[in-house]
Amino acid sequence: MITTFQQHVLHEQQRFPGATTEFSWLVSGITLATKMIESQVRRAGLTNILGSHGEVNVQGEVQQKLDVYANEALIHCLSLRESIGIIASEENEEPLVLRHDSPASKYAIVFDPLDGSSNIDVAVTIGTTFAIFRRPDGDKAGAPLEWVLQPGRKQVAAGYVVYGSSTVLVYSAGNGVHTFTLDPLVGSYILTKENLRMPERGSYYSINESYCDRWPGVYAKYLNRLKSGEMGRRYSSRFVGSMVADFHRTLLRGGVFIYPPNTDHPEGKLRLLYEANPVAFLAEQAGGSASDGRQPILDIQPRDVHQRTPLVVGGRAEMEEFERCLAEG
Ligand code: P6P
Repeated sequence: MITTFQQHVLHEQQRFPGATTEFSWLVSGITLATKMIESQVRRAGLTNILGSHGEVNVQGEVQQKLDVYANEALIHCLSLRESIGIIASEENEEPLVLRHDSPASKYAIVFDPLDGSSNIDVAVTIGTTFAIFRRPDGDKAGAPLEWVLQPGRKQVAAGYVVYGSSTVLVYSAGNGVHTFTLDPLVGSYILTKENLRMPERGSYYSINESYCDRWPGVYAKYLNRLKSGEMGRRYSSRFVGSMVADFHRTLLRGGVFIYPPNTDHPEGKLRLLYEANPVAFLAEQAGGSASDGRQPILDIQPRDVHQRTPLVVGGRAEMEEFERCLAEG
């Protein structure tokens, strides 16, 4: 029996008495935009969509044309959802305030429209990440930033779409992790895995080892423990350079993905709100965990929309070993 993503979300909503269909209407904005993005990703090279847009984004990165298209598609589709008051994007310096003082607007959404965009021109897997928050205080609108500067544990739902050998939506609304594969012939995301669990112990570590001389010592120690066989097996290395792709493999096959702080990025490189928080939410929902080297990612109180963080995210065995390395000092 086929279950589409929309059917899944509507069924999930029945868990909440009195829930309206506004949430399923909201997330349908994500699925529509990601189908639009997917169609361009699959045609990159055939149209003049490759190469840089020529401008530099708020991250100081040269914007790829597909970045701009993806950002515009998400903003367009989600702006039509009256339940969304605030949108924060990796590509925009400031959050977009749509209608945060209207009683109908109850949610904020943050996203990275195209993570790993440096891989676009070489046909390597990229992805879209997102997280949804409820407005922080039901009684008053509050400052727009309050809606998005909430700890990851407050995420109502989060997920990503990975544009790989197939296009897969991975999603959780706090009731397990579920995967949906886009059937291009039908144009729908079809449920392919329900209540996915991360393997307790995997076989891969995923890290950019070129920075190994610039990490704090605990990361080199941890990596040696993974490589040496001390943990009962010698881990193999996999690193794509797109967090979504590297995390997707970690979620399905187990192991650990690591982006440590380094002398170039003392706070880490990855963004808390729309990279680390969504994958940390999914990891915890699937039986794994995620840390910044001091605390669970989901407990971090954000200060800034584009705040960076170190990220170690993986299965139970790998994360327990990381905690042991931290405790040993
Ligand atoms: P480095 C892509 O630009 C990204 O933000 C993540 O998707 C990826 O994991 C990381 O940067 C790769 O960074 O420094 O290894 O090239």
